[in-house]
Amino acid sequence: MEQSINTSAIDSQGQGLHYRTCTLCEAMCGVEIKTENNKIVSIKGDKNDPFSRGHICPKATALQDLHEDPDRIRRPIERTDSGWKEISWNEALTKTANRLKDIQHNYGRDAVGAYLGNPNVHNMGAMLFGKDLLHKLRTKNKFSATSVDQLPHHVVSHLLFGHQLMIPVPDIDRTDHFLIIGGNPLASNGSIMSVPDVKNRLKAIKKRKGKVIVIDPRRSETAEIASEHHFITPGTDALLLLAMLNTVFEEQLCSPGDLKKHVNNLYSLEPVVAPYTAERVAPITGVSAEATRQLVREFCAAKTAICYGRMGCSVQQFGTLTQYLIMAFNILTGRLDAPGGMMFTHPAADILPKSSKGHFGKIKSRVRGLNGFGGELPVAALAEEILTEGKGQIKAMVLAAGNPVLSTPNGTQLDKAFSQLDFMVSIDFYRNESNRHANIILPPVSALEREHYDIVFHTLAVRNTAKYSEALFNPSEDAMHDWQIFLELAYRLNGKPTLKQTLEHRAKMALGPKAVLDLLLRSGPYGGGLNLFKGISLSQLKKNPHGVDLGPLNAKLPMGLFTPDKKINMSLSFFKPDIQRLEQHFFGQESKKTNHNSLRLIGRRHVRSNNTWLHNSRRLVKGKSRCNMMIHPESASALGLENGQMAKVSSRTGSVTIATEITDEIMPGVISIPHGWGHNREGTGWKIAEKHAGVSVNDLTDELFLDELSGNAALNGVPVTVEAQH
Ligand SMILES: Nc1nc2c(c(=O)[nH]1)N[C@H]1C(S)=C(S)[C@@H](COP(=O)(O)OP(=O)(O)OC[C@H]3O[C@@H](n4cnc5c(=O)[nH]c(N)nc54)[C@H](O)[C@@H]3O)O[C@H]1N2
Ligand SMILES: Nc1nc2c(c(=O)[nH]1)N[C@H]1C(S)=C(S)[C@@H](COP(=O)(O)OP(=O)(O)OC[C@H]3O[C@@H](n4cnc5c(=O)[nH]c(N)nc54)[C@H](O)[C@@H]3O)O[C@H]1N2
Ligand code: SF4
Ligand SMILES: [Mo]
Repeated sequence: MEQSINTSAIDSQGQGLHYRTCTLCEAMCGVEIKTENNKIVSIKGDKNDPFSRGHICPKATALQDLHEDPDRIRRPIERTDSGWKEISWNEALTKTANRLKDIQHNYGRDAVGAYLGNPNVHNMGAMLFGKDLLHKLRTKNKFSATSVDQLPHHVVSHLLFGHQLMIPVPDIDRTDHFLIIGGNPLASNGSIMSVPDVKNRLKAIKKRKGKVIVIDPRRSETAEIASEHHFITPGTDALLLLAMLNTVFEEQLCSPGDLKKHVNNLYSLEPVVAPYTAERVAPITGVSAEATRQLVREFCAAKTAICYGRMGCSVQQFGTLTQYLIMAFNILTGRLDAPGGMMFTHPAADILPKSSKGHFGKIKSRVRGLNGFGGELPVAALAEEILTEGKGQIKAMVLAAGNPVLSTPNGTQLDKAFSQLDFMVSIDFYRNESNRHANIILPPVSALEREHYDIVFHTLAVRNTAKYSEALFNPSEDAMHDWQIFLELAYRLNGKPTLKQTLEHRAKMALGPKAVLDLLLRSGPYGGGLNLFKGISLSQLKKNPHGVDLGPLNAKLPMGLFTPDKKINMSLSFFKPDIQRLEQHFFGQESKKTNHNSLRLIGRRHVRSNNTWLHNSRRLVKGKSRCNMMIHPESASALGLENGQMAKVSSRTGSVTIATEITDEIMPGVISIPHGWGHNREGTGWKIAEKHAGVSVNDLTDELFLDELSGNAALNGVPVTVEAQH
């Protein structure tokens, strides 16, 4: 399919060389896309991008595959008795708005639920205007991928620093000591740490005589290049951290430095961690007492150091507590807000002052009474909110850029729930395992047809930079951006709009995200404010298509804090009950009930995949299937399992049959299965992915297995049993 190039996007000297930021993961790599005759001929790393310095990963080529994919939906479609039919935008938008209005009129506002998936966060327009639709729906049933991911980080930042988005990131380029707990940046390219070229950045730490230490139940790709790796029993990180803090106090290694001035109740944890000696917790964590103490001594002896925890320790039973203890450890050892430690960013477009600081427990889910955070409910409660009758039951769903059937716990149950809805609309350019249940699908333009600025990930990046990318291709006349779809739906939900609503709508449609971005840049820390000719602005970024370097991270405390007294609040009262829950879980009656035949299931990522939606790229899925179960030789032999043999893995929620990979990469008693696969459900529009279906690990994860403190799903450490298949 031929498409016209946006000539303002092309380098005038370089004929058809276009520079942009890859939007597939958090790393924000600069890419150089070469075009000839309106077609992409190559995608390479942009050497002049000051942040990524030419690095890309194999996924960058998927930008082309996604754009050209014949399976990508390009016009609105409606499900009819005789299959999917294309309809006009006007009809699709009006029908959708009318159905949603009717359902809210008949059953109340909460009868419409919404789920926003991860790609929204990589999409400037969706980030800036998605809330318009959510506000208009005024439903409490809002869900997103946050509660299968980084929710613990938001809760901790909200309590300690006064803002859910004020999350410190590792100052990787200046550190001497990087302790990574439950993150595998070599596969993921970093998370809550936008860090292109992470492999070389980690190697550089070792080159300057520093250390990289990985704590992970699997000797991951990152562990392979680290100075040291320790296996840990899944779900026990909070115990390890309690013991590390205990060592800090016991061995008098507290050294908060200047932070002393900025923290309330700095030493309040001391009596609480007293029972958790390294010796007491070692049999449970699997990290020896000596190794635990050594971790702390080396961390404290290093000139600069970072303790960073991600997916593996956030998305598990004690995820929020673990993130809190990681923060406390960084604070008590003086590593927060210090060069080479955990630092806050100064992004050019600073969304923090304008966005919600977060609130906890203001809303509760109807069926299970789970606490909401920041206006959202835990997605683990979504299926039951659809399936359980009564006032406030969800009857219709708005799904935007997500695939919760494959990405949230007990996908089988959610799949069933979706099939029973009265109505579903999906904003997505693929027919996936979730929106195959939709009545109407509204497809936005592809990533290469839209302009881009990373509103979120500059806020979480290891260096302050700013970069704006033009659209490479002009969208066709009848294409819509995500933000336009959001605004149009919101407007049509008004019923009979007032003059004010109409004028506001027209202004937003005309100005779009670019105008909002320009305002954010001009009013940001590097902007010229009212002086239109000074500082960073949209027009200035347009002149620098490779991006602008704004320097290393710098100190932000105390004035950058959002707490009223400009102090970090240690919030012990919030976390103390969870330490009691942990005590009971590991040392109380409950711990004796553990089924000793069960293994613990954890996840993993691969550099050629991205959540549920890159499996339709032939280049990325070719080769041997990566959706298999890793298991240690000892565990395999106890089960009579051979390498390559099919195994049935079962949990409370279901079972899958999957090929075995026996490897000592993983610790005994643990199995690892990647998520995002399971493209074998009927009615999706992914022809290539179907041939590389794999199984969905989230048919095994459990919507009742939660980090109870935050409601985040516990997708790691799930108890399962394994049986050899003959
Ligand atoms: N077991 C297990 N489960 C997990 C995880 C795990 O580690 N283990 N990880 C969790 C994490 S961290 C996350 S973030 C979630 C992700 O979970 P989700 O956000 O639910 O899933 P994705 O695969 O990111 O969603 C991709 C969908 O968005 C669409 N899409 C892509 N770009 C755009 C766009 O620009 N606009 C629109 N409208 N649609 C677009 C794609 O076509 C695809 O259908 O999965 C979680 N699930
Ligand atoms: N290639 C690729 N890149 C991605 C994605 C992708 O799907 N593919 N997804 C993107 C998204 S949405 C996110 S959120 C990020 C996530 O990025 P990361 O946080 O780096 O996530 P993972 O690569 O899943 O690494 C998690 C590690 O935790 C380990 N682990 C599991 N359970 C435990 C535990 O109980 N304790 C400890 N200490 N470790 C444990 C696992 O073995 C694994 O090595 O990646 C992003 N980047
Ligand atoms: S690491 Fe790969 S997917 Fe992530 S931004 Fe860079 S090129 Fe894109
Ligand atoms: Mo994520």
